[in-house]
Amino acid sequence: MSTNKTFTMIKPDAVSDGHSGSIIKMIEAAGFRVVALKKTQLTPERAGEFYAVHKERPFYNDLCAYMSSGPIVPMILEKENAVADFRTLIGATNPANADEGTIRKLFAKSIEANAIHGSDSDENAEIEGNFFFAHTEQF
Ligand code: 3AN
Repeated sequence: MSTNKTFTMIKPDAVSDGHSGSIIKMIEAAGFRVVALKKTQLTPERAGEFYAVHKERPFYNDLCAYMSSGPIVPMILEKENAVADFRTLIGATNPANADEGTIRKLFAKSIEANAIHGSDSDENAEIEGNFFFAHTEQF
């Protein structure tokens, strides 16, 4: 059953390039409500925990280094059909394949520095949201 929530984080390049505001504006304009938000920075170890499912992939170490290289903006979002609709809004993992008008088409630099994360299932949205916002008030 859908929980109507998803988890996202604006990644280090998009944050340091000053795109956080533009990205949040697109998210809200698409009908998502921000229920939790903060700015934080992962250690390489915490990034490794977050991406543990990719541990065996060749890009894992680079991904953890990149994701801990600067501040990120994690958020919990709410909307009907949130997980699928948000994946549509952000576009394909590789920005070269992302549709026009998607967040990654507009702001991603590469398949690694791809501007934004979006949970791929309700179950992962719950796990990933708790990773950053356990014991935090949600509005
Ligand atoms: P998505 O973020 O679209 O769900 P995943 O879960 O397959 O994509 O990958 C998680 C993250 O790992 C991506 N957002 C991207 O930063 C990085 N990544 C995925 N595939 C590659 C790859 N082939 N080379 C480098 N980084 C990758």
